[in-house]
Amino acid sequence: MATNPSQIRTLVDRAIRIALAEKTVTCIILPNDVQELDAVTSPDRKHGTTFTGLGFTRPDIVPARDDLKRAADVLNAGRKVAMLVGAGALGASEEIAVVADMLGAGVAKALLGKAAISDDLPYVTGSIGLLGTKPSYEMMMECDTLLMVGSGFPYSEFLPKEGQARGVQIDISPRMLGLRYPMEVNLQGDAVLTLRALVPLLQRKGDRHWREGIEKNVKEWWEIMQARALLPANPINPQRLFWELSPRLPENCILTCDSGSSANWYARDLKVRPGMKASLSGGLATMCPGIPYAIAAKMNYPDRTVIAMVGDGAMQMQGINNLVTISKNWKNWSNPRLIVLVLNNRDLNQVTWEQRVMNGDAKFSGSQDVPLFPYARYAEMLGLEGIELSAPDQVAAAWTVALSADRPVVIDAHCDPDVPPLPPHITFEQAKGFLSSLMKGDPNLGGIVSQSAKQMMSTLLTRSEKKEK
Ligand SMILES: Cc1cc2nc3c(=O)[nH]c(=O)nc-3n(C[C@H](O)[C@H](O)[C@H](O)COP(=O)(O)OP(=O)(O)OC[C@H]3O[C@@H](n4cnc5c(N)ncnc54)[C@H](O)[C@@H]3O)c2cc1C
Ligand SMILES: Cc1ncc(C[n+]2csc(CCOP(=O)(O)OP(=O)(O)O)c2C)c(N)n1
Ligand SMILES: [Mg+2]
Repeated sequence: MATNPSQIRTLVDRAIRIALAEKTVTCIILPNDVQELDAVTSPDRKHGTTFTGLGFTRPDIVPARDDLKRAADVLNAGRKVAMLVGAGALGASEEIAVVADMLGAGVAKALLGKAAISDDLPYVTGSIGLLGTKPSYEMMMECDTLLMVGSGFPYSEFLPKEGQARGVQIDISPRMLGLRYPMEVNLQGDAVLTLRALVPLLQRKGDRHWREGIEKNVKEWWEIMQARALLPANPINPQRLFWELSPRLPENCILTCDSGSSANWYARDLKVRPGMKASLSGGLATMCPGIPYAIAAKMNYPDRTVIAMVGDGAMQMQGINNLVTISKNWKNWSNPRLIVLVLNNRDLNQVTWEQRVMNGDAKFSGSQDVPLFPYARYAEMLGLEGIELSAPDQVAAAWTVALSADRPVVIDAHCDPDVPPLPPHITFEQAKGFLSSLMKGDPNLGGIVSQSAKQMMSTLLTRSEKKEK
C-alpha cells in the first residue's frame, strides 16, 4: 500500500516483477487521498527511500546432473511406469510424449493440465480422480513407478499406495516437491527443460506389454464414454452435449468450465488436441468463473473460438450478468464466437450428487432446486444468439450452428439431473451412501435408479461385448 506518492515507483516495479516471476496476482493499494497528490517520478535520495529498476527474464531452471542421473536410474529400473502431468507441464507436450515413449508409460492428466497433451494419443489415459477415467485409475493402482510432472493433484487415494511405486517428481517450486506422494527423487526444475535433460539418460524399454495394456484400456474407455453419452435420458443426457462437441472443437479453441456437474463431462468426454487451451477454477473450485474466464480468453485471444460450459445455478448466481459484458464487447473481437453452454438441469446438481454419495442424504429440494429461467431468450434480448435444446437429436446440429454463428451464442440445454457422475472406482462407502440416500425417499428416486442402472450397464456391456469378439 502506498502512503506517499514517492513510493509508487517502487511498488509498481516490484509488483510487476513478482507477477511475472511467480505467475501470480499482485495487489497495489492506492488510498484515495494518495491518488489526489502530485506524482513523484524519482524520490529524494535519503534514508528510507529506494530506487527501483525494470526488467525480468525467466531463468532456465534445471536440476543438478547427479539428481537427473538418480531419477533416470529409478525410471529405467521400472517395469510399469505411470506419468501424471499437470498445469506445470503445459507447453511440454512434445517432451512428455518422448519420455512416455521411452518409458513405455501411460500419461494421466490432472484437471488443470488437461491441455498438456493431446487426448488423441492412444496412451493418454485422460483425467484422474473422482472426475477421472478408469484407465487412469487402473494405471495408478498397478504401476511400479510414478513420474509426476508439474502437478499439485491433491487426491492421494487416486495415486499409488505408499510403498507400491518408486516416485520421481519434477516441479518448479520446491514447496510442491514430495508433497503428494513420498517421492524417491525430487527434481526442482522447469518441466520442458528437465524432461529434455532426462531423455539422454533414459533407456527405451523393450518390453511394451504394460504400454499395450494401457492402450487397450484407453480404447475401451472411449467406447464406454460413447455408449454412456448416447444413452437416452430425460430429456437430454448431459454427456451427449460434450461428446458431440468433442469432434467439432475448432483448432486452437479455448475451453472454460465451471464448478458443477459440467466439470465431470468436461474432464472425461472432451478430447483436447494440440494448440487448444482449457481451464477451470481448480484449487478454489468456486462456482461462476466459467464465463469470466471465457471473457478474459476473448480479451487476450479475440481471434480464437471460446466455449464456456456452466450450470444453471452458476448462470443465476452470476452468469446472466456476464452475458451483458459479452454483449458490450463482442463486436470488438475479430472472431465473434464465444459459446456459452448452459446445463439447464434445475438443480445444484454436483452438490446434490455429492450429498447423496458422500453423506447418504436424499436430495433436499429446499436448498437444491434452481428455478427455470429462459437463458436463450435472455441472450437474444441482449443481441446474442440463443438456442434452446430439449431433445437429444438437436444436439449435434446446435453445435454446428453455434460454431459458425456470426455472434456469441448461448445454448440452453434442458438436461437430465438424474444422470450420475460415476467415479472411476466405486468404494464401499460411496455405494453405501448412495443406497442410504435412496432409502431416505429422494424426490428423483425413479430417475436416478434408472439412469444409474443404464450408465453402469453400459460399462459392463461394452466390456462383455468385447470379450465375446
Ligand atoms: C468440481 C471440481 C472437481 C474436481 N475434481 C478433480 C478431479 O477429480 N481430478 C483432478 O485432477 N482435479 C480435480 N479438480 C481440480 C483440483 O482441485 C486441482 O486444482 C487440480 O487437480 C490441480 O491440477 P494441476 O496439478 O494440473 O495444477 P496445479 O495444482 O496448479 O499444479 C501445477 C504445478 O505445476 C508447477 N509448475 C508451474 N510451472 C511449472 C514449470 N514450468 N515446470 C514445472 N512445474 C511447474 C506448480 O508449481 C504446481 O505445483 C476439481 C475441481 C473442481 C472445480
Ligand atoms: C461460490 C460457490 N458456492 C457454492 C459452491 C458449492 N458448489 C459446487 S458445485 C455446486 C452446484 C452447481 O450448480 P449448477 O451451477 O447448477 O451446476 P450443476 O452441478 O447443476 O450442473 C455448488 C453449490 C461452490 N463451489 N462455489
Ligand atoms: Mg444446475
